[in-house]
Amino acid sequence: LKKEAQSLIAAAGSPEELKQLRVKYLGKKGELTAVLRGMKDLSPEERPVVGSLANEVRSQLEQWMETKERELSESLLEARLKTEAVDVTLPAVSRPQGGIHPLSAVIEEIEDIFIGMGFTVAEGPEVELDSYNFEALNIPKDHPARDMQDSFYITPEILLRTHTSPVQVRTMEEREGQVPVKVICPGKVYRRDNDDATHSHQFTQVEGLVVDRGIAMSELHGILQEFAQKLFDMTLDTRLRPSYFPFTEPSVEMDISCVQCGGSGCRMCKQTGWIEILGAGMVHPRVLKGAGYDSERYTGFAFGMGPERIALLKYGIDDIRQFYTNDLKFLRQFQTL
Ligand code: FA5
Repeated sequence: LKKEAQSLIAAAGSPEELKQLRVKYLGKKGELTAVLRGMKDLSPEERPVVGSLANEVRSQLEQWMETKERELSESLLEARLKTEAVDVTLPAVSRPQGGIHPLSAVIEEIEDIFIGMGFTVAEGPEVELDSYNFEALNIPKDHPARDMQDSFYITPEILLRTHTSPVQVRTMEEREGQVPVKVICPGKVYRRDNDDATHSHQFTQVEGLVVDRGIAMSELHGILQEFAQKLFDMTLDTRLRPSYFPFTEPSVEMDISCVQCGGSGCRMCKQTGWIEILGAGMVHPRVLKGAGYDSERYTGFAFGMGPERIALLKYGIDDIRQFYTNDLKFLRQFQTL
């Protein structure tokens, strides 16, 4: 039995064959196991002799099998290494490399500038309650200002937000009357506008909100002037023009001197020398109160800008739709951003 097993083990060509041999000899119904089982029929004198012999054979078989197993797995590994060898002289497969979308780059840049001025970033939902998008911002149901932001409604109370201003209210509510509040809120917004070179039905905005004791219009202008110079990386003039938003009082729009012609007049600024980049104002006392802030003690300013329009200016792009049509020829120009 031992001899037969030895030659069979030596001849085994695969781990499976070896496993079968293990069953054949050492398994529950194996040949050696049968010998050990048969011991009960032997005389007391024979038992120890046969027993120790059987045990010796058993450990010998186990040892052979183990050695063979090692040999087999080593040769298997060797065979695999041979067939899977990598030919380092083959030419490389070049993978197309992506880049940051120009719009994302502008939004990140805007965020970086404000973070550098001590702002933190807050976010809010794109599917918003009418009460946050309008009511809490002093735009009741039949207010004519709703016409300025024609909306996509999901139910009469739920809509796709038309601006990032509801995040002002959400942030103030979260802060529970604590100051200072100094946040920017970037995100997507949606309006029922007809798409053209400067309008999209879905675009982005970056909101800003500062609330503290003694905040005045001059701080708003100072911060926005510094922001514009950093963003366009040049010395610029800025001016505030009176405007109207129901949630700010007074309300303004900020123009910068045209980045293309430096203010002398060109096609981009329609010969005026000025380009509007954002809406802003002092937070309306009703909005402060509604969000849990004492409007006698605290004042604040807010602003909202459209990164698409800023990106058009910054990179001299003539159509806002370029940002959404995923034309690779267009996008590749910005690959190094
Ligand atoms: C607002 O949305 C106000 N929430 C901004 C604001 C915030 C004012 C805080 C005061 C205080 P307006 O509707 O003007 O304002 O939009 C702001 C900016 O969004 C515009 O200056 C413009 O850059 C951009 N924008 C508006 N409509 C579109 C559109 N259809 N496509 C692309 N950009 C747009």
